[in-house]
Amino acid sequence: MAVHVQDYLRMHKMPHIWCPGCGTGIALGAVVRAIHNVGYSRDEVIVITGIGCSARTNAIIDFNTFQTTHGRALSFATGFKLTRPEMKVVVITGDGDGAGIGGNHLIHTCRRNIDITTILINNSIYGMTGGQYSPLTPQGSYATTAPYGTVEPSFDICKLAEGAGATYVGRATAYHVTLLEQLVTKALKHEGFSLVEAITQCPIGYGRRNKMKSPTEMLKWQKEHAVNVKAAAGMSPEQLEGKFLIGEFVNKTAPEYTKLYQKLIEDAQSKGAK
Ligand SMILES: Cc1ncc(C[n+]2csc(CCOP(=O)(O)OP(=O)(O)O)c2C)c(N)n1
Ligand code: SF4
Repeated sequence: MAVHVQDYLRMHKMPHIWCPGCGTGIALGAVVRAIHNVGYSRDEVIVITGIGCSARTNAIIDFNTFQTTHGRALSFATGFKLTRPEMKVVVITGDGDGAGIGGNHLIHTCRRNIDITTILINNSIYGMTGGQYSPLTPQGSYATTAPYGTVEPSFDICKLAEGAGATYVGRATAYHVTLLEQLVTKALKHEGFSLVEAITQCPIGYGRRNKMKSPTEMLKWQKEHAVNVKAAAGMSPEQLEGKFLIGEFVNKTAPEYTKLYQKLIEDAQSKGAK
């Protein structure tokens, strides 16, 4: 049965703060539909965020919610999950929040393989604070902090997560929203640390400085530059030049942190520890 996203939102908090054409709401819609697909009740889920436009999803999504400090959502989420392992912990973060100030926390949360589902909304920029470049801003892009273009290469956050030990990793875009919903659904069902990168459009902070003035142009860019990882397997490096991959990159099993921790406690207690 079709889901009414509004049923999972705090409609009394409307209007939301996002600019017209912002992609954050598209990503939020996919997350809500994915939670609905898995069938979690409101009480079983906690959504934890840091600070940023992406983090403001927290104000309107109607689950248990907890807005923390900038970049620290995964640290709070780790503590929460260890205390209430029976709950589904979802973190929604931004490219600045999750890969910049919170990058260190992301690496170690991947390494621990703790059962947290993270949706990293990558709009290529610090949206909330007016358009500073982030570690995921494409090299050569213009930003308030890079008026002549950024010289820094950007991270591939999915590869970073995979290298750090995440056991479920995927990427989709606001344009490929059906894929995004599918990946988040699988990530929620996965036991262990899962990361789904959602590439979204920020027409105000990124687009208008980078020759994509309208949200439509930005969605068209996503459509034209994304290649599904399955299709990419049959393509040459020349054909993939300037493109980025979407789809499921990692789906594997490994011991989960809260279970290992619980076993450690039980073993220690059986040996007399108090
Ligand atoms: C410790 C700390 N440093 C800086 C800030 C200011 N700040 C708030 S949001 C933000 C950037 C958010 O960027 P991103 O995570 O990409 O989210 P977006 O707004 O683009 O969704 C910054 C630097 C803060 N709130 N706290
Ligand atoms: S600044 Fe960008 S990310 Fe923030 S609400 Fe506006 S369009 Fe969305």
